[in-house]
Amino acid sequence: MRKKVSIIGAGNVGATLGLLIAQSGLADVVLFDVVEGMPKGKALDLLEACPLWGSPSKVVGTNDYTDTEGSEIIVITAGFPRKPGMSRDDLLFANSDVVKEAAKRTSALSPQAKIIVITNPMDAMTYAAWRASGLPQNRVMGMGGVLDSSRFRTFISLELGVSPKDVEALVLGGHGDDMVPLPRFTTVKGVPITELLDREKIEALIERTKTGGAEIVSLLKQGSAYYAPASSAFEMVRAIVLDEKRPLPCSAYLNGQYGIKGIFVGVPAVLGSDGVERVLELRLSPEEMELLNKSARSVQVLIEKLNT
Ligand code: TXD
Repeated sequence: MRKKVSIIGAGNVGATLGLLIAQSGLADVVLFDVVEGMPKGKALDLLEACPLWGSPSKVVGTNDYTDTEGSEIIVITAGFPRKPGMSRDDLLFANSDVVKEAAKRTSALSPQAKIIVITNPMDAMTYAAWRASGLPQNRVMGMGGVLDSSRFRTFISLELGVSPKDVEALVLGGHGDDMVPLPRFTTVKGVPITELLDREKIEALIERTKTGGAEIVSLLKQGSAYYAPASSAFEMVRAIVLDEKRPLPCSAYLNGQYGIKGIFVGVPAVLGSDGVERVLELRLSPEEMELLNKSARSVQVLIEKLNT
Protein backbone atom coordinates (compact mmCIF):
# COMPACT_ATOMS: atom_id res chain seq x y z
CA MET A 1 0.00 0.00 0.00
CA ARG A 2 1.25 3.49 -0.80
CA LYS A 3 2.30 5.50 2.24
CA LYS A 4 0.45 8.63 3.27
CA VAL A 5 2.11 11.97 3.98
CA SER A 6 -0.03 14.61 5.65
CA ILE A 7 0.99 18.24 5.38
CA ILE A 8 -0.40 20.57 8.03
CA GLY A 9 -0.56 24.07 6.57
CA ALA A 10 -1.26 24.22 2.84
CA GLY A 11 0.48 27.56 2.28
CA ASN A 12 3.50 28.17 0.06
CA VAL A 13 5.84 25.56 1.55
CA GLY A 14 3.10 23.01 2.28
CA ALA A 15 1.48 23.12 -1.16
CA THR A 16 4.86 23.04 -2.95
CA LEU A 17 5.88 20.00 -0.92
CA GLY A 18 2.53 18.44 -1.84
CA LEU A 19 3.36 19.05 -5.49
CA LEU A 20 6.79 17.41 -5.23
CA ILE A 21 5.40 14.33 -3.50
CA ALA A 22 2.44 13.95 -5.86
CA GLN A 23 4.58 14.57 -8.95
CA SER A 24 7.06 11.88 -7.93
CA GLY A 25 4.31 9.41 -6.97
CA LEU A 26 6.26 8.74 -3.75
CA ALA A 27 3.18 8.74 -1.51
CA ASP A 28 -0.42 9.82 -1.17
CA VAL A 29 -0.81 13.38 0.08
CA VAL A 30 -3.23 15.03 2.52
CA LEU A 31 -3.20 18.82 2.60
CA PHE A 32 -4.72 20.19 5.82
CA ASP A 33 -5.36 23.86 6.55
CA VAL A 34 -7.68 25.93 8.73
CA VAL A 35 -8.68 28.11 5.77
CA GLU A 36 -11.90 26.77 4.34
CA GLY A 37 -11.90 25.49 0.76
CA MET A 38 -8.27 26.39 0.00
CA PRO A 39 -6.65 23.01 0.79
CA LYS A 40 -9.41 21.25 -1.14
CA GLY A 41 -8.87 23.52 -4.14
CA LYS A 42 -5.09 23.02 -4.13
CA ALA A 43 -5.47 19.26 -3.68
CA LEU A 44 -7.91 18.98 -6.58
CA ASP A 45 -5.58 21.05 -8.77
CA LEU A 46 -2.68 18.69 -7.91
CA LEU A 47 -4.84 15.61 -8.46
CA GLU A 48 -5.75 16.90 -11.91
CA ALA A 49 -2.03 17.15 -12.72
CA CYS A 50 -1.33 13.53 -11.74
CA PRO A 51 -2.44 12.08 -15.10
CA LEU A 52 0.08 14.38 -16.80
CA TRP A 53 2.83 13.29 -14.42
CA GLY A 54 1.82 9.65 -14.74
CA SER A 55 1.53 9.63 -10.96
CA PRO A 56 -0.65 7.22 -8.97
CA SER A 57 -0.70 9.48 -5.88
CA LYS A 58 -4.01 10.32 -4.25
CA VAL A 59 -4.24 13.93 -3.12
CA VAL A 60 -6.86 15.06 -0.60
CA GLY A 61 -7.46 18.55 0.78
CA THR A 62 -9.23 18.98 4.09
CA ASN A 63 -10.13 21.04 7.14
CA ASP A 64 -10.71 17.87 9.14
CA TYR A 65 -7.84 16.23 11.06
CA THR A 66 -9.45 12.78 10.81
CA ASP A 67 -8.43 12.68 7.13
CA THR A 68 -4.78 12.48 8.29
CA GLU A 69 -5.36 9.17 10.08
CA GLY A 70 -2.76 6.47 9.41
CA SER A 71 -0.06 8.81 8.07
CA GLU A 72 3.52 7.61 7.73
CA ILE A 73 4.78 11.18 7.96
CA ILE A 74 3.26 14.42 9.23
CA VAL A 75 4.91 17.61 7.98
CA ILE A 76 4.03 20.72 9.97
CA THR A 77 4.32 24.00 8.05
CA ALA A 78 1.35 25.69 9.70
CA GLY A 79 1.79 29.04 11.35
CA PHE A 80 1.73 32.77 11.10
CA PRO A 81 4.28 34.97 9.42
CA ARG A 82 5.65 37.89 11.41
CA LYS A 83 3.34 40.90 11.07
CA PRO A 84 4.27 44.56 11.61
CA GLY A 85 4.46 45.33 15.32
CA MET A 86 4.89 41.69 16.23
CA SER A 87 7.98 40.66 18.18
CA ARG A 88 9.81 37.38 17.65
CA ASP A 89 8.43 36.30 21.01
CA ASP A 90 4.86 37.01 19.91
CA LEU A 91 5.52 34.78 16.91
CA LEU A 92 7.09 32.15 19.13
CA PHE A 93 3.97 31.81 21.28
CA ALA A 94 1.44 32.16 18.43
CA ASN A 95 3.18 29.51 16.33
CA SER A 96 3.85 27.17 19.23
CA ASP A 97 0.09 27.02 19.90
CA VAL A 98 -0.50 26.12 16.24
CA VAL A 99 2.32 23.56 16.13
CA LYS A 100 1.37 21.94 19.45
CA GLU A 101 -2.24 21.54 18.35
CA ALA A 102 -1.14 20.07 15.01
CA ALA A 103 1.30 17.64 16.66
CA LYS A 104 -1.21 16.53 19.29
CA ARG A 105 -4.13 16.00 16.92
CA THR A 106 -2.15 14.24 14.20
CA SER A 107 -0.07 11.96 16.46
CA ALA A 108 -3.26 10.74 18.17
CA LEU A 109 -4.59 9.67 14.76
CA SER A 110 -1.22 8.36 13.48
CA PRO A 111 0.67 6.97 16.47
CA GLN A 112 3.29 5.37 14.19
CA ALA A 113 4.05 8.61 12.34
CA LYS A 114 7.25 10.55 12.02
CA ILE A 115 6.86 14.33 12.34
CA ILE A 116 8.92 16.84 10.36
CA VAL A 117 8.57 20.42 11.60
CA ILE A 118 9.18 23.36 9.26
CA THR A 119 7.38 26.24 11.04
CA ASN A 120 9.67 28.96 12.45
CA PRO A 121 11.38 29.40 14.84
CA MET A 122 11.97 25.85 13.68
CA ASP A 123 14.23 24.24 16.33
CA ALA A 124 12.03 25.50 19.20
CA MET A 125 8.88 24.48 17.29
CA THR A 126 10.33 20.98 16.85
CA TYR A 127 10.75 20.75 20.60
CA ALA A 128 7.16 21.97 21.12
CA ALA A 129 5.86 19.39 18.61
CA TRP A 130 7.78 16.60 20.32
CA ARG A 131 6.39 17.50 23.75
CA ALA A 132 2.82 17.83 22.47
CA SER A 133 2.94 14.64 20.40
CA GLY A 134 4.20 12.29 23.08
CA LEU A 135 6.15 10.47 20.33
CA PRO A 136 9.64 9.08 20.88
CA GLN A 137 12.41 11.61 20.22
CA ASN A 138 13.71 9.85 17.11
CA ARG A 139 10.35 10.24 15.38
CA VAL A 140 10.28 14.04 15.59
CA MET A 141 12.70 16.25 13.68
CA GLY A 142 12.99 19.67 12.07
CA MET A 143 13.94 20.80 8.58
CA GLY A 144 16.61 23.49 8.38
CA GLY A 145 20.07 22.06 7.73
CA VAL A 146 19.21 20.55 4.35
CA LEU A 147 18.04 23.96 3.17
CA ASP A 148 20.94 25.91 4.67
CA SER A 149 23.40 23.40 3.17
CA SER A 150 21.71 23.64 -0.22
CA ARG A 151 22.06 27.41 -0.12
CA PHE A 152 25.75 27.08 0.78
CA ARG A 153 26.20 24.57 -2.09
CA THR A 154 24.52 26.96 -4.50
CA PHE A 155 26.78 29.88 -3.63
CA ILE A 156 29.92 27.71 -3.81
CA SER A 157 28.92 26.32 -7.20
CA LEU A 158 28.28 29.84 -8.53
CA GLU A 159 31.64 31.03 -7.21
CA LEU A 160 33.63 28.12 -8.64
CA GLY A 161 31.58 27.63 -11.82
CA VAL A 162 31.02 23.94 -11.09
CA SER A 163 27.86 21.87 -11.03
CA PRO A 164 26.02 22.19 -7.69
CA LYS A 165 25.50 18.42 -7.82
CA ASP A 166 29.20 17.91 -7.10
CA VAL A 167 29.28 20.31 -4.16
CA GLU A 168 28.58 18.79 -0.75
CA ALA A 169 28.15 21.11 2.22
CA LEU A 170 27.42 20.85 5.88
CA VAL A 171 25.63 23.45 7.97
CA LEU A 172 24.98 22.65 11.63
CA GLY A 173 23.34 24.45 14.54
CA GLY A 174 19.97 26.12 14.91
CA HIS A 175 18.15 27.35 11.81
CA GLY A 176 18.77 30.98 12.72
CA ASP A 177 21.24 33.83 12.44
CA ASP A 178 23.94 31.85 14.21
CA MET A 179 23.77 28.68 12.11
CA VAL A 180 27.19 27.06 11.63
CA PRO A 181 28.37 26.38 8.04
CA LEU A 182 31.44 24.14 8.23
CA PRO A 183 34.01 24.75 5.45
CA ARG A 184 36.17 21.84 6.64
CA PHE A 185 33.33 19.44 5.85
CA THR A 186 32.31 21.18 2.64
CA THR A 187 33.74 19.67 -0.52
CA VAL A 188 33.77 19.79 -4.30
CA LYS A 189 34.01 16.19 -5.52
CA GLY A 190 35.76 15.31 -2.27
CA VAL A 191 38.12 18.31 -2.21
CA PRO A 192 37.54 20.57 0.83
CA ILE A 193 36.69 24.13 -0.22
CA THR A 194 39.48 25.33 2.05
CA GLU A 195 41.79 23.99 -0.72
CA LEU A 196 39.92 25.81 -3.48
CA LEU A 197 38.95 29.21 -2.09
CA ASP A 198 40.72 31.73 0.13
CA ARG A 199 39.50 32.45 3.64
CA GLU A 200 37.94 35.80 2.76
CA LYS A 201 35.88 34.34 -0.07
CA ILE A 202 34.71 31.48 2.13
CA GLU A 203 33.69 33.96 4.84
CA ALA A 204 31.63 35.91 2.28
CA LEU A 205 29.87 32.73 1.11
CA ILE A 206 29.16 31.76 4.72
CA GLU A 207 27.67 35.18 5.39
CA ARG A 208 25.43 34.93 2.32
CA THR A 209 24.29 31.49 3.48
CA LYS A 210 23.42 32.77 6.94
CA THR A 211 21.33 35.58 5.49
CA GLY A 212 19.99 33.47 2.61
CA GLY A 213 16.43 33.49 3.94
CA ALA A 214 16.42 37.24 4.52
CA GLU A 215 17.85 37.88 1.02
CA ILE A 216 14.80 36.20 -0.49
CA VAL A 217 12.33 37.86 1.89
CA SER A 218 13.64 41.28 0.91
CA LEU A 219 13.25 40.47 -2.80
CA LEU A 220 9.79 38.92 -2.49
CA LYS A 221 8.48 41.76 -0.29
CA GLN A 222 5.72 39.39 0.83
CA GLY A 223 6.24 35.95 2.36
CA SER A 224 9.42 33.90 2.42
CA ALA A 225 11.23 31.28 0.37
CA TYR A 226 9.39 28.10 -0.49
CA TYR A 227 10.81 26.26 -3.52
CA ALA A 228 14.11 25.33 -1.87
CA PRO A 229 12.49 24.80 1.56
CA ALA A 230 9.87 22.43 0.11
CA SER A 231 12.56 20.61 -1.90
CA SER A 232 14.61 20.19 1.27
CA ALA A 233 11.63 18.76 3.14
CA PHE A 234 10.99 16.46 0.18
CA GLU A 235 14.51 15.05 0.51
CA MET A 236 13.80 14.20 4.16
CA VAL A 237 10.37 12.72 3.35
CA ARG A 238 11.87 10.54 0.62
CA ALA A 239 14.68 9.33 2.90
CA ILE A 240 12.10 8.16 5.44
CA VAL A 241 9.51 6.70 3.03
CA LEU A 242 12.17 4.76 1.11
CA ASP A 243 14.24 3.95 4.22
CA GLU A 244 17.28 5.37 2.49
CA LYS A 245 19.45 5.78 5.64
CA ARG A 246 20.64 9.12 4.31
CA PRO A 247 22.95 11.25 6.40
CA LEU A 248 21.18 14.62 6.28
CA PRO A 249 21.60 17.63 8.55
CA CYS A 250 18.38 18.15 10.48
CA SER A 251 17.15 19.33 13.84
CA ALA A 252 17.39 16.24 16.03
CA TYR A 253 17.02 15.59 19.74
CA LEU A 254 20.40 15.50 21.43
CA ASN A 255 21.04 13.44 24.48
CA GLY A 256 24.61 14.43 25.24
CA GLN A 257 26.02 14.31 21.71
CA TYR A 258 28.23 17.34 21.06
CA GLY A 259 27.90 18.02 24.80
CA ILE A 260 24.28 19.16 24.26
CA LYS A 261 21.34 17.63 26.07
CA GLY A 262 17.55 17.91 26.00
CA ILE A 263 17.01 20.14 22.97
CA PHE A 264 16.60 19.82 19.21
CA VAL A 265 19.34 21.40 17.14
CA GLY A 266 20.83 20.90 13.67
CA VAL A 267 23.27 17.97 13.42
CA PRO A 268 23.99 15.32 10.79
CA ALA A 269 21.55 12.46 11.30
CA VAL A 270 20.83 9.22 9.49
CA LEU A 271 17.22 9.30 8.24
CA GLY A 272 15.36 6.08 7.53
CA SER A 273 12.00 4.46 8.20
CA ASP A 274 12.44 4.93 11.97
CA GLY A 275 12.98 8.66 11.56
CA VAL A 276 16.26 9.86 13.08
CA GLU A 277 17.98 6.50 13.34
CA ARG A 278 21.33 7.86 14.50
CA VAL A 279 23.01 11.17 15.19
CA LEU A 280 26.45 11.33 13.59
CA GLU A 281 29.05 12.83 15.88
CA LEU A 282 31.77 14.64 13.98
CA ARG A 283 35.06 15.45 15.61
CA LEU A 284 34.75 19.22 15.67
CA SER A 285 37.59 21.63 16.33
CA PRO A 286 37.30 23.70 19.55
CA GLU A 287 36.35 26.72 17.40
CA GLU A 288 33.62 24.80 15.54
CA MET A 289 32.34 23.36 18.82
CA GLU A 290 32.10 26.83 20.33
CA LEU A 291 30.04 28.06 17.35
CA LEU A 292 27.70 25.06 17.65
CA ASN A 293 27.32 25.63 21.39
CA LYS A 294 26.53 29.30 20.87
CA SER A 295 23.87 28.39 18.33
CA ALA A 296 22.44 25.72 20.66
CA ARG A 297 22.25 28.25 23.49
CA SER A 298 20.03 30.51 21.32
CA VAL A 299 17.68 27.56 20.77
CA GLN A 300 17.76 26.78 24.49
CA VAL A 301 16.69 30.35 25.33
CA LEU A 302 13.60 30.03 23.11
CA ILE A 303 12.72 26.64 24.59
CA GLU A 304 13.02 28.04 28.11
CA LYS A 305 10.59 30.82 27.13
CA LEU A 306 8.16 28.18 25.88
CA ASN A 307 8.49 26.20 29.08
CA THR A 308 7.78 29.16 31.41
O1 TXD B 1 13.87 26.11 6.80
C1 TXD B 1 12.80 26.29 7.33
N1 TXD B 1 12.47 25.58 8.41
C2 TXD B 1 11.85 27.27 6.78
C3 TXD B 1 10.76 27.69 7.62
C4 TXD B 1 11.90 27.67 5.42
C5 TXD B 1 10.87 28.38 4.88
C6 TXD B 1 9.69 28.74 5.63
N2 TXD B 1 9.82 28.55 7.03
C7 TXD B 1 8.62 28.69 7.88
O2 TXD B 1 7.63 27.75 7.46
C8 TXD B 1 7.93 30.02 7.78
O3 TXD B 1 8.56 30.98 8.59
C9 TXD B 1 6.56 29.64 8.31
O4 TXD B 1 6.58 29.59 9.74
C10 TXD B 1 6.33 28.24 7.78
C11 TXD B 1 5.43 28.15 6.57
O5 TXD B 1 5.88 29.03 5.56
P1 TXD B 1 4.96 29.35 4.29
O6 TXD B 1 5.73 30.24 3.41
O7 TXD B 1 4.37 28.11 3.75
O8 TXD B 1 3.79 30.20 5.01
P2 TXD B 1 2.29 30.42 4.52
O9 TXD B 1 2.23 30.43 3.03
O10 TXD B 1 1.80 31.61 5.29
O11 TXD B 1 1.52 29.11 5.02
C12 TXD B 1 1.19 28.87 6.34
C13 TXD B 1 -0.15 28.18 6.34
C14 TXD B 1 -1.32 29.06 5.84
O12 TXD B 1 -1.98 28.45 4.75
C15 TXD B 1 -2.23 29.16 7.08
O13 TXD B 1 -3.62 29.21 6.74
C16 TXD B 1 -1.88 27.86 7.78
O14 TXD B 1 -0.48 27.76 7.67
N3 TXD B 1 -2.29 27.82 9.19
C17 TXD B 1 -2.76 26.69 9.77
N4 TXD B 1 -2.92 25.46 9.28
C18 TXD B 1 -3.41 24.51 10.12
N5 TXD B 1 -3.71 24.77 11.42
C19 TXD B 1 -3.56 26.01 11.94
N6 TXD B 1 -3.86 26.24 13.23
C20 TXD B 1 -3.05 27.03 11.11
N7 TXD B 1 -2.77 28.34 11.30
C21 TXD B 1 -2.31 28.81 10.11
